Amino acid sequence: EALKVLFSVIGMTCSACAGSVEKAINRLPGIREAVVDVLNNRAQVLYNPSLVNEETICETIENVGFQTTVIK
Ligand code: 9UX
Repeated sequence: EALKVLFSVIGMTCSACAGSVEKAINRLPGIREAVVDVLNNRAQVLYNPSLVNEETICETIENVGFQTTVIK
């Protein structure tokens, strides 16, 4: 029962940006996988919804310094 959510992540300009977003997301409880694509400004996250939610993931991305919205 993992959920998969795709986020738009605006403002990443290098692969280290993507790495810092991935690292921050992976520090949250309940994250199964986080794949951040700097070229397409996307983050695909697979997570356990009983341990974490979209809002917390959004806040985490914003705290790293990027604007984000849920795409689907
Ligand atoms: Mo390097 Mo990416 O400062 O912001 S991590 S461009």
